[in-house]
Amino acid sequence: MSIRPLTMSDKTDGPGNDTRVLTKTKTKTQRPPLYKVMLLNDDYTPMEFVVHVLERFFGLNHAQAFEIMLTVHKKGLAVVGVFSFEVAETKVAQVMDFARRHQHPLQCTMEKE
Ligand code: TYC
Repeated sequence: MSIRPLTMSDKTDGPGNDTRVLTKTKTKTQRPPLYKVMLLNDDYTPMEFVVHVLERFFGLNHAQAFEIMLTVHKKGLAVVGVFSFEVAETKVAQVMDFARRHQHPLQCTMEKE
C-alpha cells in the first residue's frame, strides 16, 4: 500500500483534511497454461502395451497404469496427465512414435486445459 507524497496543493491544515489518495497495487501472478494429455481407445492395441506405455512415459506404477488403461478401454479416452505445453508435446510425440514403431494404432493427443 502506498500514499502519494504530500505536495503544496494538498490542504492538510486542521484535522481530517488530508485528501491524499491511498493506492493499492495488486500483483497478479501469471500461471503458464496447462495441457491435458489423453490416450484414445482402439480395437487393436493390446492392453499390456498400453499399460507399458503408461508406466514408461507417464511414470505410473503398474496398478495405476492398469486402471487408466481400463478407463480408456471402457470410456473411449482418459486424461493420463497434465503438463506444460512443451512437456505435453514431448509425451505425445514419444507415445505416438513408440506405438508406430510397434505397429499399433494407439493414439495420444493433447488439449489445453
Ligand atoms: N481396446 C483395446 C483392446 O481391447 C485396449 C486399449 C486400451 C487400446 C486403451 C487403446 O488407449 C487404449 N485390446
